[in-house]
Amino acid sequence: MGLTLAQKIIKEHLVSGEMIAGQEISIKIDQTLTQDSTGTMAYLQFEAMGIDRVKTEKSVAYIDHNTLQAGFENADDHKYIQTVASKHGIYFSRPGNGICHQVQLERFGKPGKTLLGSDSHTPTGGGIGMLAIGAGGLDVAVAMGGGAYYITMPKIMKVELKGKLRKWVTAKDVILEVLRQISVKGGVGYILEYSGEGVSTLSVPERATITNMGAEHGATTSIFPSDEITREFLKAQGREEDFVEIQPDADAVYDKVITVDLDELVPLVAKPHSPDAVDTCDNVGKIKVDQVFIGSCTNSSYADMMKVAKILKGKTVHPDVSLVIGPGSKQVLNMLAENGALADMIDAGARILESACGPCIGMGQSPKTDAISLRTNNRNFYGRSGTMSAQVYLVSPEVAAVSAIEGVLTNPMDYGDSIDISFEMPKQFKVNDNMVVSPAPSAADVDVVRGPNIQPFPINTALAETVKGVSLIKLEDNITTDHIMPSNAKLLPYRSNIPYLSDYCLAPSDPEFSKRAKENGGGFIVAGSNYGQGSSREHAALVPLYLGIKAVICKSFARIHMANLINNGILPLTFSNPDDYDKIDMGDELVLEGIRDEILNGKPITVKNVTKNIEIPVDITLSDRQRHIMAAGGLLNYTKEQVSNS
Ligand code: MIC
Ligand code: SF4
Repeated sequence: MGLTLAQKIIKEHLVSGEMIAGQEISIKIDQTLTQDSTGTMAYLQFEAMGIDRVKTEKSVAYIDHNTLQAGFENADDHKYIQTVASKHGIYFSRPGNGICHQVQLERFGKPGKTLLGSDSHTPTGGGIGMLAIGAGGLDVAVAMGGGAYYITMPKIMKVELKGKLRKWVTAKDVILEVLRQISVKGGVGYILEYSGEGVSTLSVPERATITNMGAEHGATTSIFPSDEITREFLKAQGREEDFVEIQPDADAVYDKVITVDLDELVPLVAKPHSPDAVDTCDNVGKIKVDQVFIGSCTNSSYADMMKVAKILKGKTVHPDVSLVIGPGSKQVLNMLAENGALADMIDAGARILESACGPCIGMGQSPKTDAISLRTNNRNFYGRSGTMSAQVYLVSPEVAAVSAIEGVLTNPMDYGDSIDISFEMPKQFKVNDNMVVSPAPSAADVDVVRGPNIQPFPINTALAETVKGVSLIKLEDNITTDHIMPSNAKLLPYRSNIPYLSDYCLAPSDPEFSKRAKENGGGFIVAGSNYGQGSSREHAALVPLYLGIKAVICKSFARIHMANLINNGILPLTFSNPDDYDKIDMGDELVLEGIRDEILNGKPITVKNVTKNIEIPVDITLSDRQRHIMAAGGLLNYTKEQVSNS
């Protein structure tokens, strides 16, 4: 039986387990990336492992999230990451060099290699045929130390692309269509592999837009084949030698197939507050727009920016619209500056931001009260823009640019041929890696600088025989990590300070949650399905751990968050019967009797609701190794135990 694209790469990197969907496997990681908002934790955890130098082929530490520097905190984090990276053999991409995923694609990603990143949009690398996976900081720290990365072997979903996109219809519309078809939960447990005649019509940046936003349907990753288009891209980046061709076998077998007819697609939007609330631009209609943001790791490539510049050239941004543009990398910004496209944007009235995440993660540019904001980024979760009453719609750069001129949501197809947006990928990108600092030759050469914002992180204790506590909150479906641990310009500077962050845990759902958790000395979280979707931020587990959360009981979990809970020794339990969700109310007293034995020996688990005097069966999906991690109180404790037993 032939292999799919992803299966081929997994096979080559397999360290343990069998490639049978649903079974635990571990794979060797070739490259890692971190960014600053998850990086400080990842490096504190790496330091706790006591390893001198990273064991990967290439590890890069990016600064792209916390670049506002409204106080000393961000800059302290940057210095810590720069020095810790230098000491341990990690390349350092300085603030201003660009968004991690964009730069990794341009400068470091290699087809056929594995990449583990402490950011959920790491699958952007799938655009050049890498197996690129997002994970919590601790998993990335372990990979940097040479440890294998453990995952459940995913099923493979083939996305058959038919035909060719029409003018004004874009890669963003392709991934929005996939989200419309399979929802924010539809990718859980899968790798999405793109194939079909449409593949050869898409450039590498277009492919990367699609794999990037695969994070939103919950897949382990998404991937395109590596073909002549990939070779041309790498050649234009001055690194043709990194090219290898990777295609699935003709007789590869897929667990599921979906089809996207590129010819039939029209410009789409994702309505507030979910990336799968997809409708056509025309159906949503000409709603008045207050703000437009073009940028983020989804849509900030040179190709995207050039099309936007062509649309804006000679026009003026509507007086009621604030248009902000953040080119994705120094390379992109530099090329726009050199060819005059930047001047066209500025001339039209666009506000140019540095090459960083910026508004996508609420670092500035929060829109006005009740605003309608069109954004080219990948998430429109409630409150993420920093303005709770804002309505964020996700759109393509083309829709964003024409709407910024018109002042209302506009289907760019209405422009027909009146604007020429044709664009050819450059034969040669501007290559200058002078903002990437190489590590010091030896660890002894560097002293790590730790400002006062770098606080120790909580470590769990071994799992007790019996666990009890109060149900502290009852949440609905699709709770995101932006609910659990919000990020915005006020909070992001404290990503290295768990005690400070703990006051804001689950605040968008219930501002009193943290206080209640502290008064009760911790307890349980109860939720609906797809709990923890979105970001890879380990803070969504570390902060609950700090607050004494013992278990989350829900209908289902998102992949990365569940791994983060396990890594930190918080029990991820699911209702055996989803309707039992109704049998726990906030304030109920819950007991897990004999839980340690049940976990270690894989016995059935029952939650006793003492208040209601009922028993509720729950499940936990753990490999053997994870049972021992849970019992030890998390991965760090488990690793220490392993080391002292060996
Ligand atoms: C995001 O897009 O939500 C982030 C900010 O990039 C996160 C990482 C983080 O929370 O720091 C992600 O996607 O993993
Ligand atoms: Fe940055 Fe936004 Fe991309 Fe996350 S999704 S890495 S915040 S640009």
